[in-house]
Amino acid sequence: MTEMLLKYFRTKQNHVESEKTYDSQCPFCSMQCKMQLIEQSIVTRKKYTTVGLDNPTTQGRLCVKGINAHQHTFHKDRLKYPLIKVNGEFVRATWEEALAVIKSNIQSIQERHGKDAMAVYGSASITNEEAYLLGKFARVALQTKYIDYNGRLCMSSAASAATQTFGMDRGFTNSISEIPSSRCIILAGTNIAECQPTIMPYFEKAKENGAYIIAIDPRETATTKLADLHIKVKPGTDAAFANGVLKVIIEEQLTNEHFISERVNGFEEVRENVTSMTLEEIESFSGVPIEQIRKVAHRFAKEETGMIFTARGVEQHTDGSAAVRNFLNILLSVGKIGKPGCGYGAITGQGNGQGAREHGQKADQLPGYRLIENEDHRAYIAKVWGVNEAELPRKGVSAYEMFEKIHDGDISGMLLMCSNPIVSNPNAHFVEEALQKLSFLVVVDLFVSETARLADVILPASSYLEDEGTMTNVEGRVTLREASYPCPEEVKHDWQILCEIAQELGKGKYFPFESAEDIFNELRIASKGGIADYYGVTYERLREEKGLLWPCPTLDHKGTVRLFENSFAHSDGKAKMVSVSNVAPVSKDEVCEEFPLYLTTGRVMSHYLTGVQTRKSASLAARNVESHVEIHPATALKYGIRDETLVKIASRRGSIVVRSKLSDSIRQDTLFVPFHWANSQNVNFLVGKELDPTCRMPGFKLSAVKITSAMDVG
Ligand SMILES: Nc1nc2c(c(=O)[nH]1)N[C@H]1C(S)=C(S)[C@@H](COP(=O)(O)OP(=O)(O)OC[C@H]3O[C@@H](n4cnc5c(=O)[nH]c(N)nc54)[C@H](O)[C@@H]3O)O[C@H]1N2
Ligand SMILES: Nc1nc2c(c(=O)[nH]1)N[C@H]1C(S)=C(S)[C@@H](COP(=O)(O)OP(=O)(O)OC[C@H]3O[C@@H](n4cnc5c(=O)[nH]c(N)nc54)[C@H](O)[C@@H]3O)O[C@H]1N2
Ligand code: SF4
Ligand SMILES: [Mo]
Repeated sequence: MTEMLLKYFRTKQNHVESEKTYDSQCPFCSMQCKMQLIEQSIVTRKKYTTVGLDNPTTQGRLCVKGINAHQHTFHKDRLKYPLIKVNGEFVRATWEEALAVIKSNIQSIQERHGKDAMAVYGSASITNEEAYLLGKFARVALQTKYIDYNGRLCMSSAASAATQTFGMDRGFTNSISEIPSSRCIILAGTNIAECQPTIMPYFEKAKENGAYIIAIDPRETATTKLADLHIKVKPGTDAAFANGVLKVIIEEQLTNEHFISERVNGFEEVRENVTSMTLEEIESFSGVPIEQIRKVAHRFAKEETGMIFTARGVEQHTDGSAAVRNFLNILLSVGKIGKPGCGYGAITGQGNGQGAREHGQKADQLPGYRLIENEDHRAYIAKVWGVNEAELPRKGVSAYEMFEKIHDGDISGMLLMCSNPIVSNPNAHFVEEALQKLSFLVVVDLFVSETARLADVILPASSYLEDEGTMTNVEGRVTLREASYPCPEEVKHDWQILCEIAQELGKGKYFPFESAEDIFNELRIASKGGIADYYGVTYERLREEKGLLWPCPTLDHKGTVRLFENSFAHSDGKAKMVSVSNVAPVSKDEVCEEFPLYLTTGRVMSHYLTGVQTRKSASLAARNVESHVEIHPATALKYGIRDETLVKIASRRGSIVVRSKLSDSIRQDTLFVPFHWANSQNVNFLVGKELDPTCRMPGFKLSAVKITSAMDVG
């Protein structure tokens, strides 16, 4: 380095007047990478840098989203005061004014239309404490049965499949550290390289150790590049493909007979089901050559150890829960679970995608995975909450169905925390109309999102840098997110906001909390004896032991690293196999002459969900400034589409305009559009309203569409 440069850097350094550091965890995906914000004061401005911190799951790694996470938090558009809509315009209000408006509207709606006329819509990006409190808020402060959350659109298929098959749902049955020792790994409908980048070294290590990796995806992605075998399945046919693999395993006697007879129910039914099918049928239905189906069956059955991972590619279909169950059928048929290097992982999505599905935000659920329709569970929780069991509402409906209830006139008001459903729900025009139809909408957010624009009151929430609490990561490890950055201006924590509204409604005595830790201590008791038992977890232990994997029922319990070693969670200790049909029970959007192509949707590395946060980050937004459609060059040629031009994509429900991106990495019959953009690029205008009948998951990953150049007339 020259003298001049050195002098320059020294002078620059001298300008740093003070430096402060703040620990937290990334606000984005389920890896929950631990991080530190370094804030330097340089003359009149502040400079922020984010660095990774060591921890058992991500070992100090960060991806590009984590490194830039602070950018949206300090963005000028961050909400800093409550806003109330007056004559169609948002005006700044005090908390007292906002709370008074909320109280009078909630009371008048509930007096006129009954308690259930108020609904609550929650999120898996909030802490365990807040998810727990939101469930309690709905049932105790509002006494409504209508509560559900955005995780319905995310984890519900996997959760329902694991519950049916194993008797309980913790995303990973094993610790993440076992991945490198597995000999054969199936990655089904997951793009970890872009969606959970800091997990990749575990799979890279497995590969170095000689593992055979199979990826199932209609597109080549940074993840499928890691694989030894890429199955380019036709969208929506994973259940059939898994039947093919099962058929080969069973007919070629590659099953683990001892495991099946000791630990599994229902095998005979599955055997009969696959015997009635032919591999030729499955090949033509799924687009996967028989020889590849055979290869997967042979490799997975014959290697000593094996793991299967699924994510939204398999799960976000109207038969998503059945498709996942069929992958679990494969796992059970060869006995690859409950042992080192053998198990299942549903790759969780949002930061608290695991914890937020356990403690009572779901329509049919009470804390600790208890059920709202189970009399014993109701009695236990009523006692913890100090309410009368008979006053606890019964079960409500799923996230999307709440918008149907608004159209039906059953719901008139909604409190929505940490979600942007106009962009994230299927049939988005219908959802937008529903939100417009509400007589009162309160949105709690960091920004004026597309959905918040329709609110009557917007309340400013704190961010990952400011809001302390626990988050349960992809492994099922409960972690403590330290967060001590001061809240800007009049911003409050989500949990404080709920306590204050409850107080305003005269229910303050049930919400006496002074800190997140106070709430956690009640959650511990509420979850005690439940499936997701957190009783043994304390803030002190989380700090000392760097997180604990649940169930952790007592203070001296070490947490449960590997599940199902000796028994499953059904009452007889056995796992349950149930046969799966090749064809979805709810018809999928079929292609036809008018809509000849499959559309599937998903993510890119630099944006997060509906993009409200990442579109505000200069470094991330610059990587993908707008949406695009991935299309095969042969398909583009057929429909007269040139590269990098605007195209119109239409389904039976609506149309969007995005830029074309020609790529031979995608199937010729399939288009791919990410869902991080709104308005004319909101891909959910195209997605249909049909739901999986078991778990109410929408079919985000399959719509029938047509594509035309946007320059064409008509
Ligand atoms: N960068 C980034 N990371 C994220 C997020 C984000 O928005 N951006 N979101 C987080 C959240 S909440 C979630 S849920 C996860 C999602 O993580 P993933 O589920 O991995 O992400 P997706 O891109 O939705 O879908 C994964 C893959 O499924 C493929 N696919 C589509 N249709 C099918 C099909 O029918 N069968 C099969 N086998 N595959 C199919 C797609 O081509 C895609 O590559 O990511 C988390 N991490
Ligand atoms: N077509 C299609 N649609 C999909 C999917 C798909 O693959 N394809 N994936 C689905 C999946 S998996 C998911 S998880 C959903 C998610 O979709 P959404 O639930 O809409 O999630 P976000 O876009 O993260 O919206 C979160 C909102 O909360 C705000 N926010 C962030 N942090 C906080 C906080 O701490 N407190 C509060 N109060 N607000 C906060 C953000 O500014 C943002 O406005 O989308 C689903 N929709
Ligand atoms: S987005 Fe996920 S992988 Fe990337 S830094 Fe954040 S938590 Fe880690
Ligand atoms: Mo998700």
